[in-house]
Amino acid sequence: MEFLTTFTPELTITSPGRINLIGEHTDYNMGYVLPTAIEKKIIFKFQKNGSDSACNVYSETYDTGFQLDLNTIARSEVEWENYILGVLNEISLRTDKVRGFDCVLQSDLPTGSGLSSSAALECGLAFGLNELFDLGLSNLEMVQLSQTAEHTYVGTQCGIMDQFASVMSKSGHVILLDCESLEYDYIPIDLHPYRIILLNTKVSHNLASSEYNTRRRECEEGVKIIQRKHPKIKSLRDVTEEMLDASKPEMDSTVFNRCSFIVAENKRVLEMAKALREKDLISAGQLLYAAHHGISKLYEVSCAESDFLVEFSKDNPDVLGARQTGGGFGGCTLNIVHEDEVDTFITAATKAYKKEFDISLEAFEVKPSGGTSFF
Ligand code: GAF
Repeated sequence: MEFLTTFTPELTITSPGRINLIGEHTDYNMGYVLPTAIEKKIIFKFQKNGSDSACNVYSETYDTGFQLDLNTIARSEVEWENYILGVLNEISLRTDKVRGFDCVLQSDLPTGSGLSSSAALECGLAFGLNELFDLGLSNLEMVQLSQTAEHTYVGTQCGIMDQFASVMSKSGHVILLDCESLEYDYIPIDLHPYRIILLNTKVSHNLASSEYNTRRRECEEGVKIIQRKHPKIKSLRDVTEEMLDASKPEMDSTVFNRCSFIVAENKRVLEMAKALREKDLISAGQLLYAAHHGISKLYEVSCAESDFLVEFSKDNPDVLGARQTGGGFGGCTLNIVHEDEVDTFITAATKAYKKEFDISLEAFEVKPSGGTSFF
């Protein structure tokens, strides 16, 4: 792209991916989540280009880019462009202060791996433009407009967790976020002598075209049925096991399973927060395994590859717990592994996975890190 020859960035932003320790699919059910940003990130370099409305965006990592005009923003056929366009559209609904800019991206955050490269893209752009053009948006506004951009331009009816984690995370902590009130608490995470190891199945999912929106609808259907007996409940977050059981005869078994997972998963998040505060690592590990069982058997957003890796970890006494993290259908499993056995575990898992699926596993340690910031 022509602008690259004279590109002189005046602002650099780093926007992280995230893991979710526990609390999957609870965010759009107004429940609890426990995510944190990780060191893997997208770096954004920006310059104003003097134009009123002409903008250039280029990804160095994927050697691809596009031009756009702020006066004619519309959805694109190219999926990743919609994350950018969606955010620009949302910003334009709030302010007319954005002018022509050039942006270059570099990423070490694998896409489609359940680590939320999409939120990193949305939030990094929002954060950068907020600074570059002095838009005056608060962190929460950037989180919310990025989430809306994903609904309107990408088509995934996602919850708020990924964008919230990308912007609001704090190094060494997980965020206990109440997705209804948006109140949150930073919980220090000290797993010593254990580490968080991600195993990337390399099986990719596409949330928009996958079952994500269907899961959301199934949960809403469950809520409507429970409301017949309990008109005051607003979401699955307000539902107890007893309430759910009472409505079971009126529910399709799939809808019951989905609701049952969410009700239990919300409880697990609060139990995990307690386990972390008390440094009860054994309970923390067991909660991960219980969560994965629900993800796989009740919510049915796992896959053979993720299930294999979680089962594999169960045979290893140096792993306290494991589960698939993120939206589902592949991506990464999160494993709590003793620091002395990390290499042995990764070697054994890589060998077994290669034998089973003929795929070369990617494995790396992650540490809870800070949110979107200046570089
Ligand atoms: C995806 C979504 F974007 C999040 O909002 C969340 O629902 C997650 O899947 C599942 O917990 O990452």
